[in-house]
Amino acid sequence: MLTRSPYEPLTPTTMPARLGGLPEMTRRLGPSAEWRVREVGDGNLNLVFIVEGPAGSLVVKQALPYARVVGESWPMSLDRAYFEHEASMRLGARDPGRMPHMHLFDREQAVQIMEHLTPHIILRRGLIDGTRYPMLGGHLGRYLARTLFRGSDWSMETARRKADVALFAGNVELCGITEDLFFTDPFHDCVRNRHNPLLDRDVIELRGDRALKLAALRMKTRFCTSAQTLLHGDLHTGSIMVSAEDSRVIDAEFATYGPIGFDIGSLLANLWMACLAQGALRPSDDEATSYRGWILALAETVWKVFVAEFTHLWLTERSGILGGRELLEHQDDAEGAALALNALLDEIWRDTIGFAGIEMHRRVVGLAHIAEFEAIADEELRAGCERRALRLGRALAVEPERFSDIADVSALVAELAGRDR
Ligand code: SR1
Ligand code: MG
Repeated sequence: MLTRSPYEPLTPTTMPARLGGLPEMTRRLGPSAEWRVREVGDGNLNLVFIVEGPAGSLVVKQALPYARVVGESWPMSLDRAYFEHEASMRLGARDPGRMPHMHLFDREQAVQIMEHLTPHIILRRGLIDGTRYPMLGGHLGRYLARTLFRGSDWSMETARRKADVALFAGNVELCGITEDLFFTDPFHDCVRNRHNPLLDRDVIELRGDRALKLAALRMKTRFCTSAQTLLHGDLHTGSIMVSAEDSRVIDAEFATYGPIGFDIGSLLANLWMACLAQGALRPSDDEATSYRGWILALAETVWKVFVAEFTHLWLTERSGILGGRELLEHQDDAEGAALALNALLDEIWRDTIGFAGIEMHRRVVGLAHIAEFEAIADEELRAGCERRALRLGRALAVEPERFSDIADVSALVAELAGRDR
């Protein structure tokens, strides 16, 4: 326990007195009288502090009893910190080194004390600045394969898996937010939505688009009924921190059991939207084209490394409920095993592009927008980028058969982005 008192939000002023007695803090920072504390949270939900002392630095993350992006009118359970901590422990163990190191968790105060990642920045910021990260595609592709495979029925045995599903079924509040904010709100006139006024006509059209709404319902059904694995649950480019050599995944509070393609689709959608913003973010057409090419190659690397690593794990670590070796390899049927794997990878790809299409809609006409578009001051230019994201998102969600391979998506992104200026 950090304190014996009931939950109370920390502030830079109260932090030394409230946390100064913790060896987990003083050992890494030095005496509390010398701490410097800054609140740096720019996400939608929590307080995030960087605490620096003579001996080092740490991050203290604390949940608020409401959604920060909206305010106290949207109360929210502090338990999300508990689910984030539980998920981070599992995801971190499944791909060691990819999550920040956790030093202490206090459930009562909804506080996590963890490694301060430095000189890392949020990937979304790097994509706005036009920075290239040579290791990133490999890191993220392997992270996706390892966490999504090792949290699935192909890897886990029955008792552990059932207990885990039961535990994360308790994350109802955040899971409910995803159900509403991704799959329902953007497709009707919901009070939480907002959009660029220049898109008024597009929004009316979108909400009358039956094929799109059926696609949203199809993907919501996949999300709610296909508990394939433990998901991060909110894997956009704001949930990844990067440096020249390192990549880390943060903020797993939306963790839930769901379809493998959900995390992959969320991530790829955010990379593809970052591509569509480049025409307005870079100083010249040449720079926009060149950096867009780098992001498209990054997205392709993420997917290809995911497929390669997932294939490797499926062939070598398949020991869980869905192992299936008795029916295949143990009867000398390697071809049958290859067919089973390919069917699974096809299903994951189809889910991936469907979820990517939905993510694009909610980032343009829902509650939570993305900084790449918001950073474009000129409303006309921004509307152009957002409209292209809606066009791409609709194609992915409604016409998945057009995209048999990730190169097909890259080609459409490049074609749409070429109409930038
Ligand atoms: C009220 S929470 C809105 C969004 O912010 C988070 O980062 C998730 O993406 C969520 O959907
Ligand atoms: Mg977050």
